[in-house]
Amino acid sequence: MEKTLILVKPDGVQRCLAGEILARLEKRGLKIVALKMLRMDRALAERHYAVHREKPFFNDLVNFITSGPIIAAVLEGEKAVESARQSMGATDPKKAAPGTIRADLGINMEHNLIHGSDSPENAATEIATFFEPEEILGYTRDIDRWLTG
Ligand code: D4T
Repeated sequence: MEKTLILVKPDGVQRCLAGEILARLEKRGLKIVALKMLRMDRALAERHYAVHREKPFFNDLVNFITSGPIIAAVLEGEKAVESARQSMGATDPKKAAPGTIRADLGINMEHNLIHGSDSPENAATEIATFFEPEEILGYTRDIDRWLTG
């Protein structure tokens, strides 16, 4: 089982698409094992997007991600990182495959609704940035047994 971090960005929350976005990921078999709503401050945003520090869009990106509340979630499942990235679609909604979250619902490269970790190693770092270990509630196998009889 693998874990990944996703963020429903401020446009997703503002446009009331958080439930739909999480539902699409859940329907692929990714389980929510941690969830919180928060507003990122500049320090957190600059740390989260540190790899983009030298890019021309960095300032706009930080301004946008700190502009309103976001929803952070840890999802668990087989190949969770790749599955979530597939469901998200390409960064630019206009280039994303039809049926993906960004193609169906995204507006443009900046307002593309969702962030997802791009490797298991980055997922581990990003999860630790947003959640304390005790906030990640493990996969409850007892419930699975109960559901499947
Ligand atoms: P994130 O990191 O948000 O999951 O998106 P991606 O992994 O798909 O894309 P990324 O890291 O290349 O870009 C991070 C973030 O910056 C915004 N962005 C990106 C932008 O506003 N203008 C741009 O030209 C690019 C390349 C969108 C996502």
